[in-house]
Amino acid sequence: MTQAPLDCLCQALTSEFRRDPAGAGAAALLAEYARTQQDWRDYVRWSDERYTRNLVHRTREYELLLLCWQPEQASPIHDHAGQSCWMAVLEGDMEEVHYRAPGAPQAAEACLDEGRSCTYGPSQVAFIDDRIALHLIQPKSGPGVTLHLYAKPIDECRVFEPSTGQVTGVELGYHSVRGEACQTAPAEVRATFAAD
Ligand code: CSS
Ligand code: FE2
Repeated sequence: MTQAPLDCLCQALTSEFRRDPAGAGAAALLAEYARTQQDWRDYVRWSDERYTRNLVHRTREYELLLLCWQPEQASPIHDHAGQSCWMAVLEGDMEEVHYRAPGAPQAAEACLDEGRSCTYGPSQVAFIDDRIALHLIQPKSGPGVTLHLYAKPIDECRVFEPSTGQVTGVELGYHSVRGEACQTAPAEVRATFAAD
């Protein structure tokens, strides 16, 4: 049986992070997949409550997720727990707004400076880590679907409330895992993935 393109991508990412833990070739792999493949559609799930996080694959080195955004469903302003984050747009246009917490970035309160905003269309790949900025992601007009690669996996991140300056740690969960709706707690899901 031939392998699904998304499985081929995961295999290529596993090799890439073995070759280079910084994943220098990851953006090109994501862009090529986004430009040429459609099997991600099997993983699409929508919620009226918030954008959905759908786990495609997870290893010790990385995590690949499909995120589905309805109009008006923005992410909070957040960090990436010291990890690298790549976002490839599969459908729609996505806006990214950068923020900086000047002064003490580990403090429980932080006032934020808004930085540049940028819009990414289908097959474009954005990259961010905590040295670059905090950010907010939202669909620009209409819904959007994005593929997110985190290296290493991100189980918790910090969320920044711009009006009060409050900083909160949040655990990141999954709406589905390999296309199946997810009833189990994130920690149990993590344990089911082999560390390949
Ligand atoms: N970090 C957010 C999406 S924007 S990169 C998340 O994983 O939910
Ligand atoms: Fe993010």
